[in-house]
Amino acid sequence: MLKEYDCWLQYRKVTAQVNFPKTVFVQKRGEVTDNAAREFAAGIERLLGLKLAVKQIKTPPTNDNAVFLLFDDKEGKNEKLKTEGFKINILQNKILITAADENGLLYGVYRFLSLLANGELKYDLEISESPVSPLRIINHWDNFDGTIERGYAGNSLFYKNGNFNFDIKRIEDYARLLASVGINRISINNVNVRDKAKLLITKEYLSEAAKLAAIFRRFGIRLLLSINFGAPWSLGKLPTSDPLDASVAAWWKERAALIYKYIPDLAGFLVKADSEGEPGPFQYNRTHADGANMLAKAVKPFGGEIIWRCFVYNCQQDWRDKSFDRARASYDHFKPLDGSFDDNVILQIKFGPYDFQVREPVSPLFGALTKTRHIMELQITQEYTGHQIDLCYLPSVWQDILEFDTSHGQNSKIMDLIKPYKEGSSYIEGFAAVVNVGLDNNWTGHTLAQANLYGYGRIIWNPCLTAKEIAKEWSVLSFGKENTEQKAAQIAEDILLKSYRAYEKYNAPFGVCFMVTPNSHYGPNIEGYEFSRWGTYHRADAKEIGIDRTKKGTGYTGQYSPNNESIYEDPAVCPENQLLFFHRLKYDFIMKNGKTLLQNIYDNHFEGYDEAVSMTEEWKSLSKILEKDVYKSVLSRFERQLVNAREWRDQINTYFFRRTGIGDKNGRKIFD
Ligand code: GCW
Repeated sequence: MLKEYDCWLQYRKVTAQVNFPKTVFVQKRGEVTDNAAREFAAGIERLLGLKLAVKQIKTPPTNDNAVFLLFDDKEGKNEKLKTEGFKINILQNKILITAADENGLLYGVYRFLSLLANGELKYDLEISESPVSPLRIINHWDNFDGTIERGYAGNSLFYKNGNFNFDIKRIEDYARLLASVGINRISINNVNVRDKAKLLITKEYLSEAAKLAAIFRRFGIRLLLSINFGAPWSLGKLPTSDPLDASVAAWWKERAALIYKYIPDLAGFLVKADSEGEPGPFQYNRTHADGANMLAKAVKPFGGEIIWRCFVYNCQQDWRDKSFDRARASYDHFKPLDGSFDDNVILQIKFGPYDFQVREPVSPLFGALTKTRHIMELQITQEYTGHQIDLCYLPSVWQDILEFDTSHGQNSKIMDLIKPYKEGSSYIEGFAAVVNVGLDNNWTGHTLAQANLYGYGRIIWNPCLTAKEIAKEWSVLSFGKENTEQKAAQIAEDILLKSYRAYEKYNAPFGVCFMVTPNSHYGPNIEGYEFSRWGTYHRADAKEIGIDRTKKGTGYTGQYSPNNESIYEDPAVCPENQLLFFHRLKYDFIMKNGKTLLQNIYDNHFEGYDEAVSMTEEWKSLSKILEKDVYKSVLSRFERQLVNAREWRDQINTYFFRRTGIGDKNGRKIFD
């Protein structure tokens, strides 16, 4: 029985694998600890039907048969646990969850409950874990009218009709889901801060935001607010928002003091500046360091941080002008500023140089910034990856990103660089991702898209986990492991693991990007962005396709370390899945499998559609096993995916057939 609302926290009844004590002793600390104890007791009641007595203690009794929720003794000689880390020990007569701090204890509790749910508890078990990424952030792009920018799972959990509007129970359930996979920060409003959202930093709205903060706080999650850089002018009625103007800096200081009165542990502000029409320091001929540092000084006295986005590019490009390359923008803007940001500024860099494409290279800023704190931005919501109609399991995307080697030195893969910031290093302090949830009962529209939210938390907690391991964990936690549940879990895992490859195959070929329908970004429109101002072109003609980004072209390859530059410079060694991002090639270019580029485009599109068909068939094999509504809702998404995949296949194949006049070698049907 799958309760979609509960996601991966199904807590079906199980039999205890070890003798289970009836008392929990919890060391006194703070409200996250109290909550951890409550979560523990509630989880055990659902899993085992056992009502536990929870007792607070100062120092643990030594001889009791009980569960102990304790903190690591920092003064003692024991091996110290790392920040937010925990240790689980199952002994003959007691169960110990020991943590470094309050968040660690909560994470230890969830880990314990998932072990119990999966039947993995045994005597002498010892597990010790701590998160690899210090910052594990969720970004909401929720608007105050209740809509969500790029949201595909219903309206906002937080807002409606220009005001806060939330169900406390639902927010608590959401916080539980996030905390159970280790999230520790959340921004609650769209980075495009427009209309009523500008009032978020005023008294009336802050008192509501404070209520949200209070719920998330119990789950170890601190709030971030997206702010509008032009607020001194638009809200404060000052003549300017110039970051170097003393009255502007004073306005922000005062505003920060007010905000922190309502939310004393606010993590800080998230800022989208000089991007897609949002105001920023460029308007006043100031740099992004000027802008970010001014804000950083305002929140510093309260322990706040400024998360400053690097998604800065010219979106008023003339498609006729081939000298300008949008892919260069973030690096060109931010690399020269390395070292000029205050120590409480963190740059948030999208994983690729464009914009969450199905396949694009990793941004050259990673590995290149050595004097500036920074994190990577991902997208869990499926803006370019199928709108939660098409299935696209994103940990497959993220695993490729984590494997990317920034300089082919020692420990220079993205996954090796994730650490707390240290001056002179290129460490990545963590991740932020645009979330995929809304008011739909199953949170994510497509039930299987829950795996993307789960996977995000898991993979940034431990970047060594593979997409396959995460798919397995999620499938078992969600579908169960008894009798027929096992088959459902197995098929879900299998489909998830096939989904990204299939989606990539029927999408824009070989990393060329942006062949999507303008604005909505769902479905094909091959020349939809070709003659627009957005700077994302493929320039296909009768003979060639792609942008030359080598030294002879836009020079983008030169933004990478020398090793990577030489790999990307040469079409013979460039990874084929990014070939058309870096090169302009003739259709008869011969690829590694000996076939032409054109034939590979045809093959991928026929195969991609066929793979979508076979995933649908696999799902259908669960018709007798699953609850009707779950089965049907997912099936109806697959049916829509097939329509989309067919459209992609046929439009792409026809487009290139018409351009080249060359048909498919295997004689499959291409419409003319
Ligand atoms: O990809 C673009 C999206 C916008 C989004 C922007 C951003 C919030 O299409 O909807 O705006 O990225 O990341 O700021």
